[in-house]
Amino acid sequence: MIYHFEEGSQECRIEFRDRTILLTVINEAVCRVTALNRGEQKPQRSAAIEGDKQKQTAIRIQKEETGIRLFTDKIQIAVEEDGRIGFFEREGRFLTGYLSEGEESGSCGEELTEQQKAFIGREGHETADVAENAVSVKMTLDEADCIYGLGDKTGVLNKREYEYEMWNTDNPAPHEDNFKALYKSVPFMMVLKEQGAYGLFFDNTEKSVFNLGKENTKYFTYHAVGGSLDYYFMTGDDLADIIGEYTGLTGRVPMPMLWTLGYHQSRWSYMNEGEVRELAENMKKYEIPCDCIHLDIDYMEQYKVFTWNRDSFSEPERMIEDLGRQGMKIVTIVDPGVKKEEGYSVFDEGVEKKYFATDGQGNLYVNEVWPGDAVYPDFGRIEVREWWGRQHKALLEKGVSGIWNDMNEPASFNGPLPDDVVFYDEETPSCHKTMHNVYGHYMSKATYEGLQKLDDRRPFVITRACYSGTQKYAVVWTGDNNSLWTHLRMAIPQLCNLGMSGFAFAGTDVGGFGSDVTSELLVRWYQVGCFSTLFRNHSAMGTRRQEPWLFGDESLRIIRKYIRLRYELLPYFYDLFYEHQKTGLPVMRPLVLEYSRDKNTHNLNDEFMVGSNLLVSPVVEQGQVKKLVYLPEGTWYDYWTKERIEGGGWIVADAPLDICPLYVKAGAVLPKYPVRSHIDESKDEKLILEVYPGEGTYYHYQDNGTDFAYEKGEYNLYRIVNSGNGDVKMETEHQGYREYGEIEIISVK
Ligand code: MIG
Repeated sequence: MIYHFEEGSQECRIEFRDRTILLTVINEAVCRVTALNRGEQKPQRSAAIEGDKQKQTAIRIQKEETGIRLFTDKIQIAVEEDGRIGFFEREGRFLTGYLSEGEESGSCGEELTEQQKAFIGREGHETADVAENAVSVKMTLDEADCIYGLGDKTGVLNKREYEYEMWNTDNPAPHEDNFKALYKSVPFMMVLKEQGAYGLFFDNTEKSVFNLGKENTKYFTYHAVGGSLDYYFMTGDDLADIIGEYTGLTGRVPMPMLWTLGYHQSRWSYMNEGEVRELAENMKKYEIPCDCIHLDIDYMEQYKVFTWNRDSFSEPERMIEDLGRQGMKIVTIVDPGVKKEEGYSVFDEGVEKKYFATDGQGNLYVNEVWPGDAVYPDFGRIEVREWWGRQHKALLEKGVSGIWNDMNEPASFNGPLPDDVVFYDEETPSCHKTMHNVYGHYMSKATYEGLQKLDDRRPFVITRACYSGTQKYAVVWTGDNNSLWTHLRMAIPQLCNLGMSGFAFAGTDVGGFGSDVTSELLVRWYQVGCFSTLFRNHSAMGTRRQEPWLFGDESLRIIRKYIRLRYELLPYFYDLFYEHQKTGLPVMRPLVLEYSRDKNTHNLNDEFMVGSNLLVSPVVEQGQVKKLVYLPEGTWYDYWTKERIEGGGWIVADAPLDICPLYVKAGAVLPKYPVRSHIDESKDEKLILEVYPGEGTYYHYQDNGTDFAYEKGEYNLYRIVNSGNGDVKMETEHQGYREYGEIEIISVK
């Protein structure tokens, strides 16, 4: 091996007989490792990472007996003569290392040295399609390692010993624990070790497989069918550090409009204006706070995007205006498939400008989705994204407040899209095989940027398909779940892992999409949903209707109680989005993120936290009225009874149907708003501070909740110090927005 490194540079190029490895230090905790393919001089452009993330970092290269070692203040990376790479934390403690990376050789098994074999134990079986893999690595796992991240995968929180695929998939069957892939591809994993933690982001959009110790508990493998081996190694003391680095690279969820954190009501579909108006009336009648109604595909004329069905929605602008007066916003669905129909302007213009994917011979590629024969906009191209973005004028003009992007895996009814359908990667011709996993990503980007140009508000975009980094443009939901207890249970680890993968704004369809909900399941689902960031009830055509008032008085009363609780806690959620901007931390967090050194949290699937002050331990079993709750070390207060409880163990909590066990950390300050029927940003608000015994410091953020004025300093930031004896001191750290009319302090005794 020969290596090139210039003093003062942050790049080390290492040439082997058959390949080149490039180490690029991004900052002291993050290093990019790229295996350049033959003929490549520099790494490929990333779809996930925008802008230059490199920070000036001092690095040192040391020649060693069997290779070289790169040092920053936080990491050490050893590259051996035989091509193996080892990763160490600052003190030189081993974190993980390669067993061989055979991006050219296919199988990597044979190349193991005796030492490696000793290290990893006996070889297991390779996954079936290993031979066709262009990229593969095998890296060591230690016995105590736990694995988190990977986006929206089904199953339990800790992904160790499971295998997943990255290939955006719309599979209508009920999502089971053994599903390899769902709608999103987020090739990012974090390993929590007995000491320390590290993360790996494999930035490759092709289909890939993560075998996380299933083949052999002593290692994990990563394979991709194409592209190059190009990943970011990041380390820190804890998962929180890794999430900070990962979201520093791929981006964070921008501050949402405050109303988007309210309650949303959806159904496939509210078929006409009368139905929508009646829905809004019922919200008022049954005293259900609500900020948004979603219009699914049937608002369109023959499922043609950017049109309205004038038979059923004769005057959308009037309807939306009236609803607006009642405090309700409208979000409309927009699918990527454009109906193949001459005379339909979106189709005609797209054809004329060559904006749709082709079969390679220059013919339009046609598949089938809701409108029947349909074509696929080529969102990888900047020009196409801008064109698509502009189309939203037709919806915004009518008063629409947000866009819901569905079917953007992309989904197709007439068999999957062939690998070689031509899609572009900016100006370079590419193919479906390479662009599939970023189709939804680029569609979301097109929508976000389109909305941003069309008005001053913060764009509200929801998407189903994603790649790493989509969190910058869109909120996500987990697609077509079912009204099943297993799916309510799954919502917790799924949303927690999404959050740890950058997607701080996420939700599941409350009540479940497919199948028929029961009143008990629905009530329990609200008790989880009101603590997730996207709080939307949605259900499929043909299933039992799922609006809150259809299940009897008791259910209605309880559902109302939890939607109201959500509205009370809105400033807390909003503060957590502000915190997310600063740190990348999600709003909804598994306990392991807050208490990673407590082993009891590593596999805790049925509890979570909202921020670091509120612990939620919902009932997710039919018929259960007691809940086994784990409370980590420290003092806690039962939110309902205000009873003081010492943590560090398990308790049995009373959890009749109207109780979702909730605990507040000692020293916490919970900011609240009075319950409202909807969010009204223009009103002078009253802020309530619920102060719990114990010492603590809390930051509260406030702005107009609507546009980007906060970027110019129009916001307030308060530092609230809880002295522990019922006394709070509130200091304004930044003043740039009107102050609250009233602040009420409630001291919990
Ligand atoms: O093929 O638009 O996940 O939320 O209601 C089904 C109809 C298409 C799937 C979405 C779902 C939506 C439904 N869509």
